[in-house]
Amino acid sequence: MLQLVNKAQQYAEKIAIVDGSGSYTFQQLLDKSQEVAAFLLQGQTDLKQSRVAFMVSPGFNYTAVQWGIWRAGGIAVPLCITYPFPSLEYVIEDTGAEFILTGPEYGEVLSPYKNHSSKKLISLEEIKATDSSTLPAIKTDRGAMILYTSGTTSLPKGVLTTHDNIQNQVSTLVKAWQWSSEDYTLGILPLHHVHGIINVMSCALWAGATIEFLHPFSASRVFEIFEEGKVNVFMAVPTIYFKLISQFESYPEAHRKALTERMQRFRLMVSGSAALPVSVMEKWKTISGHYLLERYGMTEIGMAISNPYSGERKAGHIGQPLPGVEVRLVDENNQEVAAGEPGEIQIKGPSVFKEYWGKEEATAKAFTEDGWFKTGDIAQVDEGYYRILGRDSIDIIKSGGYKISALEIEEILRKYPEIKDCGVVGVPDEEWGEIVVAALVADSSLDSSKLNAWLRERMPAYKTPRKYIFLEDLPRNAMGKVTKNELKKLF
Ligand code: MCA
Ligand code: AMP
Repeated sequence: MLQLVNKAQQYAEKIAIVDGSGSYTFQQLLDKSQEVAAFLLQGQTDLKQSRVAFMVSPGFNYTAVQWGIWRAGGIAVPLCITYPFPSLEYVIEDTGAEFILTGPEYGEVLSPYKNHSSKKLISLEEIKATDSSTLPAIKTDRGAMILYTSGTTSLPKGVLTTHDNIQNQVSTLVKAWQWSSEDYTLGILPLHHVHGIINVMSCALWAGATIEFLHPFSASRVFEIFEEGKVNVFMAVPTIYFKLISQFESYPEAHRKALTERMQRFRLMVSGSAALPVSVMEKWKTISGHYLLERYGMTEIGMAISNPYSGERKAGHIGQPLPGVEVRLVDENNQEVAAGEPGEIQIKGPSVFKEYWGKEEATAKAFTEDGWFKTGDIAQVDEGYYRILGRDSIDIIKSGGYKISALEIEEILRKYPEIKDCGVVGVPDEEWGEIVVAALVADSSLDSSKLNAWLRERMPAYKTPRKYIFLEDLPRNAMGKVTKNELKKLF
């Protein structure tokens, strides 16, 4: 993403980032990222795509570290800041990261990597200005970032994108949604996923706009920042819009009126990462004056389909293919379906990722022989607008905008001594889209609060089941396979 770094020079004296510690110009971002790069290089000329994992809170330091890794020739591996150690360890080991950079607040959780034989754990405080070394020239077809995504396998997969892929993802959105250096956006989304990293942070910085980070998310703080009058572009997942609506409704009328007037002046409000319920879209229109622009994307492809910036935005629909993105709908034999018929969304284009890190077979399986990426999402086209109908796998759950694998949770649950068998599914929920629930075949002595505490040491809160039922056996078909549709009905 070196084009992002080059572009920053045009806006040197402008404010790029605002966070809890202050405001920072693009020049400061260039200087700090140069320091990080020089520190990582330690006299070498190029990190040569070595993986650098980093656990840093959203803000100036996060961006400086990410750009520093890129400028030194490394592959950036952002770690989720709410992961417990086993989930972090999985990502660090799977990528074979050589460096682990950490904000001081995460030193403790990463402490098992202190004095490690082959990995260097570096606290941000150790990075000091060194004599600036010459930074390498980097070919844009090299790997830039690995983000983890859950899928139909029990272990998450690392999605490797190149600088070219990311540059395409960002430049397409900047153009389609008309980002400019006059814009000011609020960063509230986690920075280990495409939505927060690409659509919000990188698009803003590419255009010379300002991003203010708010961390952790708080609906009342979002509205306080809106009231300050600087934000004009806002992007979030449906769960966040749901939470903002309920916060808004708790305010007295005069406050609501003032907020509505403020939001009407925004240039753009976007929703994505999960289906936007029509009820949320309509309520948001009443309180903000905005028809949310809903779009569709995936970690492997960036954004692919979007409602128009200018023109009709259709509730319940994800819009039309973005420029440069080829989209087709196919049946089980990879044959295009007739107009208006449902089919799997398949994608081609320069934004599509390079490979699943270290998983050649999974990469090969994800593409058709003629190079189309198989999303697993089922859609149909109504009057030119795509509409998502569901997924081809019941084992993928979307909760709060996060993609969660039922198989991954089951595998961990089965390790709990009192659990003999289990089945995890997602059930519809107004606020979260879906919530994770689990059916357990277990000893009667099982205490679910103890189980929850045990799980929290092994997975982040957003993956933990919210409800349990206890069964003698799981519903199965004649072949003995668990019938998840039947299981869902039991909730
Ligand atoms: C947290 N809680 C939940 C869930 N998550 N309950 C049910 N289901 C969940 N999924 C509970 C917690 O256990 C806690 O309860 C309480 O909610 C508050 O938890 P906390 O973590 O503080 O939640 P939050 O900060 O309010 O988080 C909600 C959130 C967050 C801000 C909506 O989930 C979020 O940032 N989602 C965005 C994810 C995202 O960026 N996805 C993009 C993926 P208790 O205290 O009782 O334990 S990229 C992508 O999908 C593609 C490319 C795309 O198209 O964008
Ligand atoms: P992730 O793997 O976390 O990048 O999540 C990508 C998945 O999120 C897609 O495959 C879709 O299932 C889902 N998704 C993203 N945007 C939308 C949307 N606007 N409507 C419905 N589902 C969406």
